[in-house]
Order: sequence, then C-alpha cells, then structure tokens
Amino acid sequence: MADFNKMAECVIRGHIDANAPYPPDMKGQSGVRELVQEAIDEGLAPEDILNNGLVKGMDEVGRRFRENEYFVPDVLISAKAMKAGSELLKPLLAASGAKPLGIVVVGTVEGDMHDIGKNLVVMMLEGAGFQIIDLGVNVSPEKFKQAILDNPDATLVGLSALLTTTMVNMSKTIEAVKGARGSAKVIVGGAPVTDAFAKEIGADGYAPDASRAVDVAKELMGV
Ligand code: B1M
Repeated sequence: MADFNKMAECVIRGHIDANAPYPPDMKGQSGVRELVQEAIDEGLAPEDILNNGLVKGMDEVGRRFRENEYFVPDVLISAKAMKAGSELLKPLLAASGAKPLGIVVVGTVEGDMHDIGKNLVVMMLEGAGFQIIDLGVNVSPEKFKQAILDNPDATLVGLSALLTTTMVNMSKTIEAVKGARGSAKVIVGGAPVTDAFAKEIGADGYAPDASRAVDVAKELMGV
C-alpha cells in the first residue's frame, strides 16, 4: 500500500533508494525511487503521487530551510531525491495527454538556478498535452528571444523565478520575447511572484502553482 508520508520523509531526508548510503540510518530501506514505483504499480494517479508525496516533502524542506533547521547541502540532497522520484512520474504525466495543445518555451530567468518548481510546471504542462522546449536555468532574455525566433510554432513562454533579486529579470525577458514576436504570450510564476507583479511587468498570465499554470496556459491558448 503506497505510503505518501514515508515518501515525503524520504524526500525530506534525501533517501533516494535502498542502495543509497545516505542517510546511514535509512540504508537498506526503500527510498523515494522504490516508494514512487510502488505507488505507480498500484495504479495511483501520477498527480497524486507528485502532490501528496514528493511536493509535500519538498514543502517541509522549504520550511526547515526558511527556519534555519536545514542548510544548502541538506536542500540539495533533498532536491536530488525529489528528482529521482519525479523522473519516474514524468513519462506518465506526459502520456496522459493526447496530441500537443501547443508549444511552450520554459525556463528559469537569468541569475536564478532554482529549477524544482519550473520542472514541476514542465511536467504538469507535458502531462496536460503541451510540448515543451525547456531552456533550463539562468536563461538570459536573449536566449528566450532566440528560442522564440527558432521555433515559429511556439506561442507561449513560461518564466520562473525564485529570488526577489531575479524576478526583476522577468520584465526584461518579456520585453525581449514580445520584441521577437508581439503575439507570443507569457506566463510567470515562482514563490516571490504575485498576480500584481505579473500585471505590472506586462505578463499575460500568472500562476501560483504548477497545476494552475496548466489552466492559465490553456486559457491563453484558447484550448
Ligand atoms: Co534557494 N532560496 N537559494 N536554493 N531555495 C529560496 C527560494 C529562499 C526563499 C529560501 C529562504 O531564504 N527562505 C531564498 C530566496 C529569498 C528571496 O529571494 N526572497 C533562497 C536563497 C536566498 C538562495 C540562495 C541565494 C542561497 C545562498 O546561496 N545563500 C541561492 C541562490 C542561487 C541562485 O539561484 N542564483 C539558493 C540556492 C538554492 C539551492 C541550489 C540550494 C536549491 C535549489 C535546487 C534546485 O532548484 N535545483 C534551493 C532551494 C531548493 C530553495 C527552497 C528551499 C525550495 C525551493 C523549491 O524548490 N520549492 C526555497 C525556500 C522555499 O521556497 N520555501 C529557496 C519547491 C517548489 C516545488 O516550489 O519553486 O516555489 P517553487 O515552485 C512552485 C510555485 O512557485 C510555482 O509552481 C511550483 C509548484 O507548484 N511556480 C510556477 C514556479 N515556477 C513557476 C512558473 C510558472 C507558474 C508557476 O509559470 C511559468
């Protein structure tokens, strides 16, 4: 029987699989990989495994980091465990969609290395049937612009930022994207981003989380 609490705990403690030596007291026990696979084999919905297990664990990691109970290496270890689990879910989320609803260029803006939330948005959009061009992290406005010029069928751009110091780069990126193709629509998101900020910088849409990013993307594409 799938155990979401155990899955979240493995993310929190960074326990990837039974062979992983870290953390020493969990060596030999099922880790994120086995627990996610078990849940998949039981036929649970990939969205439920993601939200009730993996994201729940990562939320707690965020709280501990904020309250100085966790430090950067702890968070990196957890992020690695989260990735091991989300990689198993990725093809399932993608397979649940039919033909592509549209092509979306996605990336984390310049100066920002955070990609966990962006990757979730990518997974959810893929799961909903969008085709994704993922430019990764620390993406300059010029690189977004080039991606729009290189991919004439890409009609939507998704920008993620996790730092108050990098969210300002969203504005420059929107300018570059709209300069390349005025009809391109831009969605923004990330922990410090708000609806008001999105409006202020001329974004077409804002989503507070990955599942709402899908709704906003569909709305903007008229599908
Ligand atoms: Co960083 N970090 N970090 N960090 N980190 C935060 C963001 C921070 C809030 C922690 C804190 O101090 N409390 C803080 C920012 C403070 C601020 O700007 N106000 C911070 C800091 C300061 C830093 C460094 C500067 C630390 C340092 O070096 N001293 C540094 C910066 C590096 C850089 O980017 N240049 C840094 C580094 C790192 C790690 C590398 C260690 C690691 C990133 C690993 C990785 O991403 N591969 C990391 C992490 C993991 C975090 C926290 C703990 C967790 C972020 C996360 O993954 N959350 C974070 C604290 C926190 O958020 N509580 C923190 C889970 C994820 C699922 O949520 O990304 O918000 P989130 O995504 C959500 C929504 O926001 C939304 O959907 C997602 C899922 O529903 N969303 C979108 C995101 N993008 C979207 C796009 C959309 C729509 C919705 O449309 C396109």
